Amino acid sequence: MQIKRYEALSANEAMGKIKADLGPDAIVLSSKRLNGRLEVVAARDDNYEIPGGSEAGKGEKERSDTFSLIRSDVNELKSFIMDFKKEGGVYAELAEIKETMSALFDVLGVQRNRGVSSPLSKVYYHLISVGVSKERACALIEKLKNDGSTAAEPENYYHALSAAEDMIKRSIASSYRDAGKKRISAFVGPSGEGKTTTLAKLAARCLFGEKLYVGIITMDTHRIGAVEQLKTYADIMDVPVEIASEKKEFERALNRFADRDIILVDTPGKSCGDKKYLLKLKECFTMGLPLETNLVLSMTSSRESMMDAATKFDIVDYNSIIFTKLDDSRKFGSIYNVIDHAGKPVFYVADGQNVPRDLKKMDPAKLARLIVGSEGQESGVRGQESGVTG
Ligand SMILES: Nc1nc2c(ncn2[C@@H]2O[C@H](COP(=O)(O)OP(=O)(O)OP(=O)(O)O)[C@@H](O)[C@H]2O)c(=O)[nH]1
Ligand SMILES: [Mg+2]
Repeated sequence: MQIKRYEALSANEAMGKIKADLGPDAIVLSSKRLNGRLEVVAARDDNYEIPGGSEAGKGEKERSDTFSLIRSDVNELKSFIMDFKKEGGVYAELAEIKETMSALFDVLGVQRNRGVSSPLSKVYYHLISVGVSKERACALIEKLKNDGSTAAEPENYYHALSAAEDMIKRSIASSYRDAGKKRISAFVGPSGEGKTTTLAKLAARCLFGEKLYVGIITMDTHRIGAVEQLKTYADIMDVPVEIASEKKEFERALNRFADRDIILVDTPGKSCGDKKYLLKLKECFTMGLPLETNLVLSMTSSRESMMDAATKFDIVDYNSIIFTKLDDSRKFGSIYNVIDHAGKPVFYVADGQNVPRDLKKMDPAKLARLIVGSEGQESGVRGQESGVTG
């Protein structure tokens, strides 16, 4: 068998080179991208006649047999993977296994390099498995290592986990210090995160729970059907809706709602990479009025997208965060990543499509339990008491 390495810019170019060199029966053993170039390792059976002649050496028969065996193994593996592909959700499971493996290796590294005890490394692994980033899990373990309460019982995993939960609670609580309710409440965030639905839930709560005089402004004149979606909810509740896409219209709409106790403002869902839009939004919201901005983030988004939105929407200086679609998620560690990064309180969490039922208040203790996973979805999120604004 001959094994050779090829470099090319594309898969097509690589295959061309391989076929010309090793013939049509060559098989690809591995491929990876290196500094923008594709590196492919391919092999061929020595029985193949290379264009331009070949020399069969000693032991060729043996090597050829070995090669046949490898080829049949590779083919078997290929068909195994194809079968796997046909079953839904397999990639997600493989990704999860990969993450678990990488976390396990990390644990070994953390134990070895940082002199971390076994219960603490288990806590580290657990935090990663619930979606906390490696950096933040590491930082927490460092703090726990130096924390007097874990030092008291260094060999007790549950004690260490509960200390981690407490540390998360304290870190979240510090972001709640300046939280207060303002008269104008705007909902911003990437598209499809649940802004309009959450606004409708809150409008109903303010109206029926707190008996407040409510007005709604929508700035979403971009998406087809967006105004109608909001008006459908507003009509059912008999709450007036004003449409405003520019700052002047926004100010006029606010003036028309001068007698309202609370004004809820919906905004279009935009990519957080759209800086021009974010700056326009910021300009609309800078008017010296008691306005708070809630960043709406869905738990179904990736950890990276959530962090990206939490960073980019900082332009509009959001005051708090609302996490939605908790009912569609099994891991809640991202909540900690976002809060720890943004240093903002969680206004509400939403756990379903039902308006207004699926909206909950969560204090730092409940959030910390949810993040660490001491509170399951059924018994926890769904079981939380419903909160009313305030
Ligand atoms: N499962 C679940 N679905 C939700 C939740 N909140 C909203 N949704 C659904 O998510 C979808 C998008 O919700 P919207 O409220 O329209 O989201 P949006 O952020 O206003 O979307 P854009 O205006 O297009 O940016 C709808 O199908 C909602 O019913 C939630 O907490 N759980
Ligand atoms: Mg919307």
